[in-house]
Amino acid sequence: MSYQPTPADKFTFGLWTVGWQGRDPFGDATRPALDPVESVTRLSELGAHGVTFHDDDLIPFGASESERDGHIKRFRQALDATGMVVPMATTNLFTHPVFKDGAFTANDRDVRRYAIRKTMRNIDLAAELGAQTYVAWGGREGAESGGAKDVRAALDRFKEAFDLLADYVTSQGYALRFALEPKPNEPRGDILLPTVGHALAFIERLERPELFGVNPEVGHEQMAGLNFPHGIAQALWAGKLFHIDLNGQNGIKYDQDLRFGAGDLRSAFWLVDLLETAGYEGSRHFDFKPPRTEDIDGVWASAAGCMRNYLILKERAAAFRADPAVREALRASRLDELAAPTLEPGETAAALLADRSAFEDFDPDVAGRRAMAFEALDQLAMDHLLGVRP
Ligand code: XLS
Ligand code: MN
Ligand code: MN
Repeated sequence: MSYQPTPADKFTFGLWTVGWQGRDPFGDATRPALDPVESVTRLSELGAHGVTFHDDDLIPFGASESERDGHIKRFRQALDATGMVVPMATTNLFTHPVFKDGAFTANDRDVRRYAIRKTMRNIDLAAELGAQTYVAWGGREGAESGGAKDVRAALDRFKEAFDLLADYVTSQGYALRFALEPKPNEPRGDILLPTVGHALAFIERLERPELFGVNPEVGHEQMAGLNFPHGIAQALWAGKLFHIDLNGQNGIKYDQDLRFGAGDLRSAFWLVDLLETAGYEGSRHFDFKPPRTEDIDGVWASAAGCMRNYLILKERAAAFRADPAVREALRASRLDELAAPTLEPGETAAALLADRSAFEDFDPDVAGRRAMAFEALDQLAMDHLLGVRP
């Protein structure tokens, strides 16, 4: 197997990922700026399906109308020349100092109004370019200290903004849905909607919940010490996995944004297994940062590595599922039984109470001695992941 990606794999990259110049809190840029047109061309040559962008990745903040038109025109030409698509776009509501206390939940009302307008403007462009998903990462919606933010009021303002944006896309007739991206911290000390669970609960309070899902990022959940595939499974279960940000992270520390497959490889294996077996049809979007040690060749090597690792894991996960020994091990661990409803069709509480086998005649000591055989099952997964199963 060559692990050569094709557009059918639906791999997409943010312009800000390969375009990251390596500026961090302690050091200056280590790479020159990358022209979005070059990113589109190189990513297409590597086998990607499309690109995504923040408004300011494509059109520098403060550009005039005519400069803006010029940037969009060149970008469109690169898309047309390569066949690359733009399935998702988002807004930069975090770089300019105006957003230092947040955007939709900034304490200052005029900043909030400006943030909504900036977002509406880029939503128009996203729709024009054919995007189906609009991501909202609330990077600076949060605080460093307790008295600085009335979180309940901030959540009211957050809801207000999203309700308005949902009305806007509906009235414009755009085929766009929103994907909220959780993150626990960085750049704020604490960010609102810190995990997939918080975001899913928030969505149900919106006026048009059907237009909102989540865009979970591997490293963001792992920064909170959470099991990423479990979060993704719950999002899928709720019908809310609208998009996904794939990358790598080594445990609870700063947002590493390593290439996909770096960091927690076992978690990556279970994630690919889940996406590929659950019928997820969206983009496999990489939101990573080629480390600042890399030159431009290293950037493309890192991007290619994201896709290659996904395809390797996809192959390994499929081999795991197809292995007769695995099927037997899954039965020994009673996964088939978990799939069966606990109650008979139509069974009531009264019927359950009348079933002596469920309680009076049930022997918990015997059941407590049953082996679950999870270790043998997990070793088979490990053998497949490490490529040592014949
Ligand atoms: C930052 C986020 C950001 C979003 C898009 O940590 O991952 O890149 O994906 O604004
Ligand atoms: Mn990240
Ligand atoms: Mn992200």
